[in-house]
Amino acid sequence: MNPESGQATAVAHPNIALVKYWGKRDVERNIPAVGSLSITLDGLTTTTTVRFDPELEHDAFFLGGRVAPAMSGRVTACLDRLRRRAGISDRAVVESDNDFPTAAGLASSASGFAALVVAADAALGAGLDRSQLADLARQASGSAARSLFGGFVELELTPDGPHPTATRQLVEPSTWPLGVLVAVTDPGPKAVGSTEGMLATERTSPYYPAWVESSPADLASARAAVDRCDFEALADVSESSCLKMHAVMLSARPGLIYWKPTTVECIRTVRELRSGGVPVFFTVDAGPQVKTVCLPEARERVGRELGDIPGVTSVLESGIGDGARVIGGGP
Ligand code: 2P0
Repeated sequence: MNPESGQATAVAHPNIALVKYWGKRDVERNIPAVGSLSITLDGLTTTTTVRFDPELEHDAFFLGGRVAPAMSGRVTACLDRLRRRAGISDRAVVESDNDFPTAAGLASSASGFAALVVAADAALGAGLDRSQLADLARQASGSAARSLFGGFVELELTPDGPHPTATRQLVEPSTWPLGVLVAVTDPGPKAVGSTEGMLATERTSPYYPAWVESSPADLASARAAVDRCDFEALADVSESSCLKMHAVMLSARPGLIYWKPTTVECIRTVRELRSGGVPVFFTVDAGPQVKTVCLPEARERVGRELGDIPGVTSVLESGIGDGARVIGGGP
């Protein structure tokens, strides 16, 4: 336990997968069916304070200043895994704030669980290393492991390793400072959560095995593109992985449709821009927002074009950022 206070604060940023994770090899242990490759953002932030208190009977979880019962089970399960490792049983108060819409396909669970494990580890003085923290975050939410690291990040399946997955930074944020513009088309929470959507897809889509089989080749292409800072190659594999994931979602029964008409309009605009020579590509997660990635010189133009599309309620700007880190309290 942190000798002074048992308290620490951490920040983490959402990440955007360019090669997507969709589906689970093991639901109980939350092991993804496929690896994934992402960029960590710097423009959107989750800030989480964890305070362990021997007087408490239960954990208490507040999101944006309010009790958040829908997430508290997953928060307690995550803290329980950390408490077991640290050999303590104290309960905790967890206060978390997002400076962006929650549960709307902007990866708030990724930044949320990454900030939680880093803050809780520091509050306890448990001293877990990055890969142990990433593994804890992954058990809470698959995409959260990637937010432990900054820049370009890969989560790899490692069935023969000490953990079933290994997450690592491929390239530092400053090595390839791409711009990210997120066209928000609907800030409300999504109708079908990712976990539920993945399980339905696995159970019912006839295309699911092809999705899983084709993922390693996409990962290899994306890794090579990142290694060479080859924008065109990264654009090609990222859009393909995104559309393939949505194709497999659409082919579930009932089909999962996360897009709004404005989502499609944004995709069409990005494609037109790129075919006109503007270096930008799109990706869409389990929600209707469109994330675009561009070379720095295209940032202003892309922001303007997205902002002009009817139905786009705001355009969030970001660069590529750092991994989760402690900002107060803790050792
Ligand atoms: C991703 N998504 O790779 C993919 C693309 C959404 C679409 O990871 O069940 O919230 O908690 O492990 O991490 C969202 O899934 O799912 C996600 P769980 P998570 O970013």
